[in-house]
Amino acid sequence: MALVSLMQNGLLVPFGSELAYFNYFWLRDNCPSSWDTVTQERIFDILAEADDLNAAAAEVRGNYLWIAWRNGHESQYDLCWLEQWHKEESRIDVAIRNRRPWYSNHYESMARFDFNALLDRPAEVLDWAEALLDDGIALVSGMPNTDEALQLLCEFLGIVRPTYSGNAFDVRMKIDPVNLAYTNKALELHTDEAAEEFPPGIQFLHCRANEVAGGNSLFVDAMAVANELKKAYPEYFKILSEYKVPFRYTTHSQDVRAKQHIIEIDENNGEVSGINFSQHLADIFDFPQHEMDVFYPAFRKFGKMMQDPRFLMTFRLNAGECIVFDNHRVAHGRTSFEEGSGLRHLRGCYIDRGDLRSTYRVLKARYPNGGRNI
Ligand SMILES: O=C(O)CCC(=O)C(=O)O
Ligand SMILES: [Fe+2]
Repeated sequence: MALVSLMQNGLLVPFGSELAYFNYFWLRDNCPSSWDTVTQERIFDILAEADDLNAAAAEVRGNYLWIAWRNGHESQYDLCWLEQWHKEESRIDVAIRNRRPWYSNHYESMARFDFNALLDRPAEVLDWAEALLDDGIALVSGMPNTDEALQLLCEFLGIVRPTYSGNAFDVRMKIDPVNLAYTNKALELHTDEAAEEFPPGIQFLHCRANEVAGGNSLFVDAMAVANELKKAYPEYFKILSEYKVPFRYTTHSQDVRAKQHIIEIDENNGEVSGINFSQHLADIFDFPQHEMDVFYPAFRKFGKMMQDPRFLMTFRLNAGECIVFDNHRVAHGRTSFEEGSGLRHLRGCYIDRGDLRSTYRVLKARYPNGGRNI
């Protein structure tokens, strides 16, 4: 029988030639009996345990570690499960995937889905979610010309997330516009709502009409650009991922402000996870003036690289299409259009990236071989 050594704050379990250490509080907290079998939530209160919680006895019994606690409770842990935690292999999150960079020629190969197919075959939502995790962008066609269709499309992946623009917003020319999007002017490359404390994650832009002269869409994989910046100008990359920049959005009744990193790093894998970039919402930068000497060259270089034809994807959104993209990873914009040349109407809304990952985990467990293949 393999010997377990009891220590002051934890115990040592032999795995082959290795001794793995586990803390008593962690073990007691994660006894299989700690979980409600229906809700899968923890129903055990570690706060109520003694400060000097420790095991009275412990041994390996077959494939299990058995522990008798001083208060009489007994726990059994699957050894494979413990070994995975020891090797830090546990809890591999299927929704943490490597992002695939793309460039100006991505339009032809962009992942495409059909609204009715998503409606009829929920398994296909898995492929769509995967494309959004990997590429950060996908096109859905066959959208009915209604507000409800957009709401339904969002609900395939999550819950519509309100922002300072409401539950959804309509991009068309307006009298007395509250922002540049509601004019016929060009919109430089940007991510939306950088002035929000938590800018929204996944953006949906449903094209209801696009008959104007001009008004083409611009999209860029800002992660691909940021990675290139890191290679070519590491000092600029460092500045843009360390400085926090003020953004501000004002209307007659709102004054929304937040500070954001221009380049965001994914703490799960160190990859660039996104950006916050908007010249029309950038507030007056408030660093000491000498720091402007280093900040502006970095900011300008990155902004210009996003416009580089190698990275910039341009296409026309057509009525009945909805472009869905990661608002942190992908910057977007549009060319100006001729006033009076026809109707142009996009309706937009957002869900959070956490919702996308949650839906992906659930569908991946349900359809491990992917959606379209079954
Ligand atoms: O008009 C467009 O194509 C995009 C609009 C936009 O980017 C916005 O409303 O933030
Ligand atoms: Fe936008």
